[in-house]
Amino acid sequence: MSPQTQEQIPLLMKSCADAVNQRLSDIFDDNKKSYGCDNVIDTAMRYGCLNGGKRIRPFLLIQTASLFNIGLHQSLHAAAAIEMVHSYSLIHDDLPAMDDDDTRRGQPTLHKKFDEATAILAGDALLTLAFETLASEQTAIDASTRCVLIMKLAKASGAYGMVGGQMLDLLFEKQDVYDDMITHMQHLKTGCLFDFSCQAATILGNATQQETQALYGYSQQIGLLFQITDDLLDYTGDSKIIGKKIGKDASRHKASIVASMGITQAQQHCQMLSDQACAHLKIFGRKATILKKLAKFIINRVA
Ligand code: GRG
Repeated sequence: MSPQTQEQIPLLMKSCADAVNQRLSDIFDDNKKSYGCDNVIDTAMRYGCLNGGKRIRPFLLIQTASLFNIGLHQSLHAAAAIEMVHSYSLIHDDLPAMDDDDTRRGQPTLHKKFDEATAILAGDALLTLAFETLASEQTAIDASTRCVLIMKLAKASGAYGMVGGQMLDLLFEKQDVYDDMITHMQHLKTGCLFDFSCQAATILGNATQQETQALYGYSQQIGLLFQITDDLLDYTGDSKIIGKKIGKDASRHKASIVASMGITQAQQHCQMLSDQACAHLKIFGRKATILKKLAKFIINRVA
């Protein structure tokens, strides 16, 4: 599975997304079976989680795990858990009290398709199912490994991770901010889940301290790179391809590196982040080719 060309990355991502979607669907089926009867929350959770999406965080986890000879089958459960947290964040982010969006991935947002209460509950249920998934023996046989994964995901998604970053993002709409404040907020809001993807792989793969440090360096740059390219897409992207409205950040005076530096400098900044990310992978040699190409893919992404 080592691609020689950049063009193979989308194909690899697509086959990874198919496997992740299948695993998510199986987990929803098992969850429903254990409940014993129909509940609209199950339909809403599937709508919010199985409605497309690049599955880039699972891809990152699975590819990083492969550095340690962990196969796809072994990393899929942890990959599904991270996607559940990500999907919950998008569902809640789209709510009227947050970004107030009508479309996501080209379809009505969950609160538009169902209602606000159902969207809040579906997000909550996905978040809790993510931890149930990590606690399963299918994630790892060793109970202490599962415990560490649960702790790391809780930290990455909680008050000093994604939720904390979202809080700062909302606060920054009402105050003047410096670039390092924006970088800190974006690291929490978006970067922490990318960090978790790589950390989970190092935990599953029993990585050495040096390997763990290197991948932490890589994921830090990749998370920021991903968020800045997301911000750039809000200025330069095509809403039909992205599947949601663009131009919202500028109209709401949202704090971002693009708003602060301008488009050209932000693009140069992305190149620098990508180069720095790849430099961290040196110790893995050719084994890290896909992770390096992933950085390039993120810079050039259109959705
Ligand atoms: C608890 C009420 C409540 C809200 C929390 C935590 C949160 C809301 C929002 C998280 C912040 C957030 C949505 C950050 C944006 C991250 C980002 C760049 C999302 C887009 O990710 P992609 O491009 O999406 O991977 P796809 O559709 O491909 O999965």
